[in-house]
Amino acid sequence: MSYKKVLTIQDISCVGQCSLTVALPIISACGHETCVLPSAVLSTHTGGFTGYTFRDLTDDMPAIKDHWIKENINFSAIYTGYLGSTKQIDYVADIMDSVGTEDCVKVVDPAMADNGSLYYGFDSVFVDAMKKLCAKADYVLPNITEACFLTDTEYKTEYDREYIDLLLKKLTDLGCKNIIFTGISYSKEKTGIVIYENGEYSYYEHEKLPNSCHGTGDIYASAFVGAYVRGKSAFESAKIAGDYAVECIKETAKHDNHWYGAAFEPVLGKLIDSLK
Ligand code: PXL
Repeated sequence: MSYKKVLTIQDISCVGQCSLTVALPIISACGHETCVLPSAVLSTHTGGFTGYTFRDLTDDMPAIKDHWIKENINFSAIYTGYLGSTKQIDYVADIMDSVGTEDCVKVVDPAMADNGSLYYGFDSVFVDAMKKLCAKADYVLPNITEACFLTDTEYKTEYDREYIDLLLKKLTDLGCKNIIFTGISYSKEKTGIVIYENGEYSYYEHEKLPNSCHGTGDIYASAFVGAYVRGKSAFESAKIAGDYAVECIKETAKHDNHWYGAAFEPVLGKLIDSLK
């Protein structure tokens, strides 16, 4: 097995168990060198905290990329999450074009919305730029809310396969190649992941838990990338990531008042075991 170098581009929320503080340990635990390009530094994430600091690192990106090019540094995978500005999305697209290996796998988690709304600070201009980034990716990992914003479709909490097929079609029309669609629930007791790869639909169903946690999308995407770069298929990676996310949510429920993120650390061993 070759030693892979993964670049992940997303923010550092100093406290909050999301984005880089999740991606770095999870992808490392999957056995890969994990390089980071912080998109912004926040004192906490934006979900549920008030008065957080926000330092946008957009202007640092071109020089960082130029240095990597000069040093002949390149990456087997580039995975993007929460991005700090619309201008940054163009820089990230350029980074994808210039520092990937020939067979570099590009994964975009359009981390910008949940539960029917955009995260604080994002607008339709950002959404339009994200549409273009998604078209560059080998895999996009939206939740339903993000898929609706990307495709200008009405958000629904109750839906059927027809609605999901419509979203998949519209995402494909946007240029998305392969779609790992998270949080797709066709029944009250279960939820799951749609894997839409090379035009083929498959579905992995798993437990639906009563509690939900902030940052689960980042945990999911990081575990997907870690497993995929380990050589697992997209379906297996989606399953490994889904099972791990369930373990994280169950673990979180054991810790009173842990409201701002998921307790992913105590169950990292389970993720590692699932990769064997
Ligand atoms: O988990 C997604 C995420 C990442 N980073 C920041 C966020 C959020 C979601 O709210 O605020 C800063």
